[in-house]
Amino acid sequence: MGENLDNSAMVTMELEDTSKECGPTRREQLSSCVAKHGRAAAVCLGLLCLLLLATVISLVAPGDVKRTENKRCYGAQERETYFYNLYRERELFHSIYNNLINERHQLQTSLNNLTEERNQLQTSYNNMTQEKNQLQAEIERLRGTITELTSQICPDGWTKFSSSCYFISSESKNWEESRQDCLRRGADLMIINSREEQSFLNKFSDTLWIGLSDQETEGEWRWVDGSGLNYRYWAKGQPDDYGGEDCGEVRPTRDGWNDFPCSESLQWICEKKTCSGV
Ligand SMILES: [Ca+2]
Ligand SMILES: [Ca+2]
Ligand SMILES: [Ca+2]
Repeated sequence: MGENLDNSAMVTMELEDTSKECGPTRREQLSSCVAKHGRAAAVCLGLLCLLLLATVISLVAPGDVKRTENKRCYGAQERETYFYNLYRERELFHSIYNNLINERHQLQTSLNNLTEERNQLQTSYNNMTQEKNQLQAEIERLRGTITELTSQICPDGWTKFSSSCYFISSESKNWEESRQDCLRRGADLMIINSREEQSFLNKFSDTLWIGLSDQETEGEWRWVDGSGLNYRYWAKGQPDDYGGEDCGEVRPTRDGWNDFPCSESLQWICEKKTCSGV
């Protein structure tokens, strides 16, 4: 019993001490006490958080350093790769450059060879041009000679005498139609200019129209070129204009020329000069 009294006394004393320490009322004393212990708890909680943060930092920090180091290493590798690629590209460009230089030398050599060949071809061309001109001049000269020689040759079917060619028709026509045929052949009815030409005509055994007529003026005989009769070889008693005869003929049965009706159909003889005989 005495011991319980002691304990009660001690509690009372503590309450008294507490009342002394916390203030005048019991509720205020409790609130003050709670506030004091809450601050202490908050301080402890803060310290605990700081300790936790430090722990976390200590755990986290090595990873960051490692990543930084990895990042740094990774950047160095990139630079190394970058410079290595630059080196490779430089080597590649250098190789391409050397190839281009070699090709340029080869092209220059080819150009020089081609230029030399071109000069040789130009020289050959000039020589051949000169030869061609000489040959062309020779051809022109020979062509003139051929033309001259050809002009002295009578066409097929024609007979040459002196400087003329003569053609005797195989068909018969009147005098005017006969003359037109001669004109189409580049000739005209024969004009007898000399005894020699008459002798040549006497070799033919046909009755033929010749280029003699007095159609414009009766009795005024002219050759087809308009010239008069410098050489005459009329048959005996001719021309007699018998029944109106205005065109000249020759026939084997009569020695000399005869006037005959122009409308009669006879063969005819054309004459054309060779060029050398003009
Ligand atoms: Ca003649
Ligand atoms: Ca007549
Ligand atoms: Ca007659």
